[in-house]
Amino acid sequence: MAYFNLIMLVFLSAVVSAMALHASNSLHMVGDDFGWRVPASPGFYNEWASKRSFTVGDALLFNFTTGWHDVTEVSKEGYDQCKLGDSDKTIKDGPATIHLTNAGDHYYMCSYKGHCLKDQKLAIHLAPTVNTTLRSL
Ligand SMILES: [Cu+2]
Repeated sequence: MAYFNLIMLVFLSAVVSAMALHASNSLHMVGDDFGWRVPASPGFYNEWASKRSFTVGDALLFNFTTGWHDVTEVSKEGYDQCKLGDSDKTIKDGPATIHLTNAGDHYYMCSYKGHCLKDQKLAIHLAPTVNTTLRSL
């Protein structure tokens, strides 16, 4: 029985290693070719996000013209109310790459007047990496 367990352990390690090797970090171009601007239809960015999966180590690329838009990571409340918090840091230079490091929910919005209210905002769920998942088992 111990021998069987050992075989399973070796097998499992091999599977996990293979998964880790394949879990290459992705750069997600927010909104694809449309970029980061006021969408023509509400819910555009969340629809975009719903078709993708985001993992720690990935990055978001917000493609916008400096002076026309910006991007800020905000709290859930900030996202819901389209309001920046006092300590929120706005990235004013586009295109902007944001590296995703903490698993959980993340919220982004444009701080130009009225843009967030017209749904230039994005919510994503960031999954932990395979290795992080195993460590927590
Ligand atoms: Cu904007």
